Amino acid sequence: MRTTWTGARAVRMEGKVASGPRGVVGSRRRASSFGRPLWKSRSRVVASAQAEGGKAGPSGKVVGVASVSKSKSSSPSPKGSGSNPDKVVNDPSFKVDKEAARAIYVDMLRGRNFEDMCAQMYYRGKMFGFVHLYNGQEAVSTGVIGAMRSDDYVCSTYRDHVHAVSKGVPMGKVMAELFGKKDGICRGQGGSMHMFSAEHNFLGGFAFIGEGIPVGAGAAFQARYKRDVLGDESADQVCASFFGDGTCNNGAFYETLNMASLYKLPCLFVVENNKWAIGMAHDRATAPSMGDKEPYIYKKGPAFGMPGVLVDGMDVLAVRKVAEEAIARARRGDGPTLIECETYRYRGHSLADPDELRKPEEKEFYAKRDPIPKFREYLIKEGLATEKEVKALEKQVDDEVEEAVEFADASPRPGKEQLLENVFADPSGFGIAADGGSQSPNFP
Ligand SMILES: Cc1ncc(C[n+]2csc(CCOP(=O)(O)OP(=O)(O)O)c2C)c(N)n1
Ligand SMILES: [Mg+2]
Repeated sequence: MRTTWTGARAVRMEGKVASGPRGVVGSRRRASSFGRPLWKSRSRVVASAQAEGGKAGPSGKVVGVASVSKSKSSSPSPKGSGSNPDKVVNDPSFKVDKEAARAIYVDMLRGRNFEDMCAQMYYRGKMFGFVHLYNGQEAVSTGVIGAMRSDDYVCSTYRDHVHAVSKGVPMGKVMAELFGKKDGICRGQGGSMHMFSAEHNFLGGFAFIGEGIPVGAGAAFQARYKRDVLGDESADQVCASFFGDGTCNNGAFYETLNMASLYKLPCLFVVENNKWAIGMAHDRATAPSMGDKEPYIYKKGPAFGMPGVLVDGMDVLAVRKVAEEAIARARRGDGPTLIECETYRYRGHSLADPDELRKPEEKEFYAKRDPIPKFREYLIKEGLATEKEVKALEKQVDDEVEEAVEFADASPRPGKEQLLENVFADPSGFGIAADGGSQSPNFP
């Protein structure tokens, strides 16, 4: 099979140059409170967030659930890059064990290398339609999804390949979906923006911005309903919905924050603030809160009665820590958290975007904060892996990505009979044969 991909590894080197920065290269049953005043008063919510290390703002509103760094960034940062003192950065006392640390590195590397390979395959004509890559944002997906259980739910956006991979969807199935092949995770019928896997509780993949936010709340609602109303103690799953800064100016965001807070749904609203919505800069499109010069999204959480946290989204451990706290909060029935991750995408909006609007200095600033080499260094410095072990992990991921392409390439194209699947309950009623052909004598 490998011969099919002769040169894929070699060509990937082109990707390295073209891709910009690249890393190395228990449930508790609660009384039902649906549609009723919540069992905790607002002041108790503030108190509980404070007990978790958060802090209340001047008006008593919660602005963070995790420890907050007071140190300002020493490096000059582009406008909106967040030297906000509320920002959670990595707390050196937060540690993960060896196994978790290696899993974090592997997951981020899978994300980066998978996307680099996608770019290559796209330009080789192996996939079609819009393809949005996640390079640069890996610490967000890995930091949040790595802290979740496999039976928790995730809702993504059109930039969804890496979320799917972090959630456990095999890379071969994601690549095959991108190739439009039968063994794709949606049998080749979804494509780049519509990854979905019921088996992995991965609920999409949405082309319209903001679609995943209410869908995520729905998944959280059903878990809560099963536990609190139907008495299923095992239904303590949480749901993380990921979405961008631009999406936060969409009505679905506000409507869902309201409902999720009202029903104390076990949701994590994870904003991937990469500063841009296609070619629209975040600070040109979003109104700042009173008293602020820059628009911060996390400050919208307290307006809906939930904690809002701003975290360095280029620091996987900082994200992981915040995610762990928000997941614990959601799982024990204390409701949603809004997490704003400051991050950056290293490629254009999509592979069709020439990416001419963003300034080189801005790109440079975030290139220096690449989460992958930073975490590699941390692994070695902290004695979590040796250089040799890290190289072995890198080789393992390289091989996995290679195999994903081989798998996708070997998979057949969907048959004609698949065309009408999930479209009509009974195609024959529409004069359509089971194989997708026509039953009409007028259209043989
Ligand atoms: C409802 C809707 N309106 C407009 C669009 C067009 N659109 C596609 S991506 C995008 C920008 C989204 O930016 P952001 O939320 O910051 O996500 P990012 O691409 O930066 O990850 C827009 C407006 C869309 N897909 N759906
Ligand atoms: Mg954005």
